[in-house]
Amino acid sequence: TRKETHAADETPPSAVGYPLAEKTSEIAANIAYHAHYTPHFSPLKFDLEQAYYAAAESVRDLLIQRWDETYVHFHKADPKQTYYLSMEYLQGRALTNAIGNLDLVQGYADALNQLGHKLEEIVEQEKDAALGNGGLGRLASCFLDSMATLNLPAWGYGLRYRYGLFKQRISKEGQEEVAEDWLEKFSPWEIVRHDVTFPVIFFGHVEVSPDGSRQWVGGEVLQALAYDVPIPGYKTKNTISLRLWEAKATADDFNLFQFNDGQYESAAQLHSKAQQICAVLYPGDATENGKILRLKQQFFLCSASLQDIIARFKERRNGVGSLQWSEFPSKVAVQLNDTHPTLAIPELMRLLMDGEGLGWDEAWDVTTKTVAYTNHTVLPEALEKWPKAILAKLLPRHLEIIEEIDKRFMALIHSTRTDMEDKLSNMRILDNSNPQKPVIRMANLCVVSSHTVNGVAQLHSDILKSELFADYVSVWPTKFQNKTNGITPRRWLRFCSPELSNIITKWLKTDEWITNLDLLCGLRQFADDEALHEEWASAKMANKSRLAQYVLQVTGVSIDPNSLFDIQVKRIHEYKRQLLNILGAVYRYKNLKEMSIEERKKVTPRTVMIGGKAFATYTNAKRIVKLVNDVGAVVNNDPEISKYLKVVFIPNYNVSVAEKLIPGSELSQQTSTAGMEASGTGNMKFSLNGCLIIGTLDGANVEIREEIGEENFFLFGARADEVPKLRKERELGQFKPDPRFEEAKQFIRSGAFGSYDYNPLLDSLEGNSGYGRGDYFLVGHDFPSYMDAQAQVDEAYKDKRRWLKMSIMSTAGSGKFSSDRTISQYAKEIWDIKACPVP
Ligand code: GPQ
Repeated sequence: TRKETHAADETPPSAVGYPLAEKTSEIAANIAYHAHYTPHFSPLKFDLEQAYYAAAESVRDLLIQRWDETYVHFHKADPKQTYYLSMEYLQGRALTNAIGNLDLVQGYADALNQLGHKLEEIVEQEKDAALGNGGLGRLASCFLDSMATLNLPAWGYGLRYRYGLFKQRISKEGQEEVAEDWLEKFSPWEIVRHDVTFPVIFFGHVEVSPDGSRQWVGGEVLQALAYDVPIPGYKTKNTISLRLWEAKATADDFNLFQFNDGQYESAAQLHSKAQQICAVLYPGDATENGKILRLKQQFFLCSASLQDIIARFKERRNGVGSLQWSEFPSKVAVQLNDTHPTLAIPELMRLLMDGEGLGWDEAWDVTTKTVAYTNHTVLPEALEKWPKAILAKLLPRHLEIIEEIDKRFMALIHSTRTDMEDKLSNMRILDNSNPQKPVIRMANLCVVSSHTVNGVAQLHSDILKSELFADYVSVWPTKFQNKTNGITPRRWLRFCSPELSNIITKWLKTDEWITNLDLLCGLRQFADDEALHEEWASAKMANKSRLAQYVLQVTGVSIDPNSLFDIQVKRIHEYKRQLLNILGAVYRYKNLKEMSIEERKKVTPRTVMIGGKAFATYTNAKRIVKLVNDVGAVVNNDPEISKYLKVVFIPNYNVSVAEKLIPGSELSQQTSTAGMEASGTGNMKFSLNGCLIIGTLDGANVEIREEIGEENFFLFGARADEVPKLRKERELGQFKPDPRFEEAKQFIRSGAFGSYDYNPLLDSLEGNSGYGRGDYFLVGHDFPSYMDAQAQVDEAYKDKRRWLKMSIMSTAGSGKFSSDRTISQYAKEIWDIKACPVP
């Protein structure tokens, strides 16, 4: 049931006269208004926390006005719209971004000053909305910012996780996970739409009518309730929505009889099931229960979103003659952010056939013209496969539809491509290779059912076409595209580094680069200019000093802003090879210990910072976190060495921490085994901020190096096309490790960094093959060239002018990596949607 009334039909009474604040005095008045009349705390308090909520609510007023105007305008103009379905969003904080996009930073700083507060302190009160793991979730959030800024008619759909991803605490034992309570004191950035609810069914069975039509009935029925988060565009009125679903049970589901009988748990059983659905992102899936819960989450997102999309389509078609379902793909584009929302495909088929009475062919035509799929990984363990038995139980009708898609796909190959028949067992959706435990391959379902499939960097898209999806390319040669990822230059430069932004604007004599990032290439002509060098260096130094203060505050370690700030922040994973980094630091430490005092003085002082969360059950990743902390504890407290080297683990890496780290960084480590990182987006953020990269030819590194110039990139390691051969050689026992690699490992094994048993972690780098052995990620192979590249970094850093030039060239060459460019390409080449600016 969707009871949404439209502003276009029945507008509420006008709120003209309400103090919509844009001048400083009006902003101050509006903040004061909220402090009094939207209370969340005991009366008459106006400390940092109260001031934050009041300021946020005053900003929200401005956003609501623009939001409503955008909604009405889209309703009238009725353009084709894109719906971005993602299980993750990493929005981070909203306040700085909102006032920045509204161009009201100064106004808010002044108004808060008048009220006795500092804007810098107020923004620190906000908790990150951390509804994602890493790159995929942050990409979705950057995309929303670009869609709004480009005035595109688009919506984001996701889930409102109560606790999001865990908060990371570091203790002597290493990483500890605790629930992240971002909603503890409510979020001022979401608006619950009590009139937008849809039923979502689980379990039950399929009933067949005499006419052959099928209905899914019975089971567990929960309600999806919409919470909308406003997404303001930069310097435009357009403000779009991120709609997050929450699961609810109703009063009817509450068994008063049982409750009064003292059976409290069973009385509210459905309420507790509803709470489980939106409790956390990625519930552990080692158990069958865990798997069912994750699948329930995925279906919940897909079902609620599609019912909403269909309801909007019907509303807008009504009164424009009869409802033509064939028009649906000309009004609706659905983008699947990886395979996590794949169930949108059978759910759309079901809603069209069982709900709207379309036949299979008609429904299939609509579905395949509507849905497109983005792949974000080639790692086999990350390609989702769901046991058929679980689907049969939880989603019986969807399993029928999936099996029918599979059957028809096989029939297509048998009738049109007999030459591909021997490839069918790999291409089909159902994987029967273990007849005891058949599984559904979600990526295959996506490829077969989508009109377009894309990878997220050129190298990754090439690998998809030549390896993972090669067989499909031969069937559908035009289905596959590349859309190299991007990042929003608002959050990742303009707002996180105002110092550097102002210098860029001054030298380019325009601030248009903020929405046209290619203009940054205009900096190239000044790359040798001494005046620019001086300004650039002082902005960097200011950012480094701020970062040093932050590091002291969260770790207690004091770091020297004159040392080289070397940072690696991302999820901890063996393929990302934080181990290369820490082994390099261990070798550096050992080397420093063995040097004379005179020799040490010639060494470039470095601060190595590593941060990132390890998945709670990923043992080796957690060992890496512990190792970094253990190495830091020794190195940083070694009075002979700590002047020349510090190793710091940055706890609880998230979006707001990234906004502090990236502007203050000078060297970024992008060290994944070639061919394994689909794109990476941290690499783009660092490069945009004038930070140099030491990295492999992997993901978007390849394109960054092309854009900024190879002389400005510290390259090392094997190429993707060499990796299979190197693994083979290793298996044959033909690998000869570099002595430095052996020394670094041996030093750790000797107990130099404490008594924790690192042998299982280091053993993974040894032997020639076997599970958890044989150095699958080629750390040993790439170690010597990594160390050589690090030596080049040390040399380059000694020449301040050369380093500054490289830094400027990095920023100047980062124009391509704006998510505005990425989203424009999706809009034109996949979605076929056009800008719809609010006048
Ligand atoms: N990525 Cl499949 C995630 O962050 N989570 C996932 O579940 C999958 C991919 C990343 C990927 O590892 C990075 O290389 C990409 O830059 C990022 O997605 C965005 O495309």
